[in-house]
Amino acid sequence: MKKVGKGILLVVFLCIAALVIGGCSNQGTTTSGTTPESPAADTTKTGAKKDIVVGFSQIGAESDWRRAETKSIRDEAKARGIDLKFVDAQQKKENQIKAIKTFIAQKVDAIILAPVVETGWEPVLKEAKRAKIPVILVDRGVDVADDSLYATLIASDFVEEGRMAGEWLAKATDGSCKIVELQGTPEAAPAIDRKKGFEEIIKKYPGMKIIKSQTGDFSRINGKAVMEAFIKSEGKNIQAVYAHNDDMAIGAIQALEAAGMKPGKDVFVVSIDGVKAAFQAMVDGKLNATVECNPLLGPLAFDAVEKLVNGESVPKKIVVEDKIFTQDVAKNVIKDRKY
Ligand code: GZL
Repeated sequence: MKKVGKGILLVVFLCIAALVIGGCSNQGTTTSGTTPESPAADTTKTGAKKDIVVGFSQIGAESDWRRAETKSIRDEAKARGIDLKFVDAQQKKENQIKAIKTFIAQKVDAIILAPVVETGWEPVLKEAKRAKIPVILVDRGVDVADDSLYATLIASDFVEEGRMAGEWLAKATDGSCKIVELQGTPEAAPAIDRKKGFEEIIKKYPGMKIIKSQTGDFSRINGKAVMEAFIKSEGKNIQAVYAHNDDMAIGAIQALEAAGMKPGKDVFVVSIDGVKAAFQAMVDGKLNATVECNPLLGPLAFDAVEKLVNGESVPKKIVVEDKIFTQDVAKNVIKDRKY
């Protein structure tokens, strides 16, 4: 073989050897073009860490809204190739705290938490902070003295939702009606604030009065049971139902119909969430209005995760805009509803 040929072969051999050694020495391939010595871990073209692992502590599956939120977050994780560890707490705060501790032990890159109630989170959030794991709150807030214990809260403005429901009812009844209220989960941010916003409005109208108020825990079955008790004690005295979510409103509608009353006609029904079943109830003339509270928080949640994992900052609060929908538009928009 000619000397020149041997020389070329040697150069080719040395190039291949260099490539193989370089590739092995950094225990993994960098896909962003960073050199093996750089501190950057494996990253994708977008600069997001390729192998992000996220723990999601979800409250449960108490309502259509909650199930829609869970689907949105799971679908978004899948779409972004993010490994999502999901735990359903069955409505129990202690199960959520246990899940967060497990995520910390697993050294996840970020934690998404939908806190069932506002209080009792400091100890476990301090553990996450010590472990340098950012916590993204979705859909409900926490009551903590030190807001550095979480990275951001992505949620609607529940006080404003309560105001919108109150303003609609005041207009529909000329500021005079006896109301029964189905509250959400006790001590939960949406229950506290939806009550606050609604009462802020109705106190402007002497003729509007809440004659009964009790929790239905955001579920259809409990909303129906509480409404049956309200009907038993107040009967035809009831002129309107204010439900903190659509699932309890649908339960109340079932109870009113079983008692021979006409929800949406004899008794106004106004609620919050904007789930498809509420739009159907408006098309059927049984629900008068619902205030949308968008549960499709997956994209916003993982935008925050990817920014935080890349060392970027995110706003402390990301407010999801809401609006009210009434019977007259329900038929036109129901086909476009995404949850
Ligand atoms: C609102 C969310 C509430 C919904 C209910 O962000 O926390 O919890 O309004 C759900 O349907 O159960």
